[in-house]
Amino acid sequence: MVASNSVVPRGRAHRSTLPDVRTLTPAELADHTARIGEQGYTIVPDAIEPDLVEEIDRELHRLEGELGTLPATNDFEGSQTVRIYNLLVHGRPFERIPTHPNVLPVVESVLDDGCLISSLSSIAICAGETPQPIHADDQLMPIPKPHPPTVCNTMWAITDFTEANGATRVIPGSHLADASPDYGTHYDSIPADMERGSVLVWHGSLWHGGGANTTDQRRIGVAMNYCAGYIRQQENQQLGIPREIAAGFTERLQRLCGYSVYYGLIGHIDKRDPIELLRGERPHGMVWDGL
Ligand SMILES: O=C(O)CCC(=O)C(=O)O
Repeated sequence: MVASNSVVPRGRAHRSTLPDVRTLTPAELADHTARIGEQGYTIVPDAIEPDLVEEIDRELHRLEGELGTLPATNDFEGSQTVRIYNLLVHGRPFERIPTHPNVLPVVESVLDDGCLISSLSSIAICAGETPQPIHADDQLMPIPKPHPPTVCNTMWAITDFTEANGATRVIPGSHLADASPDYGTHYDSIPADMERGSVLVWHGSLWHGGGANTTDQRRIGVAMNYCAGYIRQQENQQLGIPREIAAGFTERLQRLCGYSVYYGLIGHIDKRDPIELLRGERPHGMVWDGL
């Protein structure tokens, strides 16, 4: 049952027609990578198939009702924002998100192809929400800045994102700063406006935050977050996803969940690749075996 409070959907910021999805060309991929290097973020327009966007939208609505998900009571997650975590346990449409061919290559170009899913959640910013404090997604990692990307996050626009409805706010170039923002301080930022079906991709050191929603419609996004294969995932994918569900994933998705070994070393179990737990096969040996 959908909880009856002020954040229940009152409408969605949809365009009436959706453009066809485009395939990322090598030149576009290079441009996106360069923009993330320079500005800290990029937007991939019309990245997602309209039918997938619609299915995710429908499923999120259904899930919210089924799970009775309510907003949190802290400023960071937002008191008028509905977040559903651990989406990979909730069915096929969500399984298509982490490996999307118009998004994952951009992320791999920032991290590398040993990257992992850090978390997968929805963020519906509802009417009346105030701005989220500006932060960097890697700011709890105690390593000097600037540093090579350890995190690369993406926001899928399930509705249009506008300044008025709470589009993610970014501070271009801030990923190169030698510090993270001070929590609760105001910083000048710009809205990452984008149309439904587009995806914002950013370097984990970029200063950013969710915007205020001054409309009466929800801004719905899916936060598909990745981290380098050598650091800890934000949501523990191996414990959070029952093994029988993970067993039904594609091999690429299983590896992104952490059933993998980074460069033949990080993540092994008694010198064996954890993918064996799901697929039974015994892949290559550890890095030492090739020395
Ligand atoms: O909702 C958004 O636009 C950004 C959310 C975000 O940055 C976060 O929750 O860490």
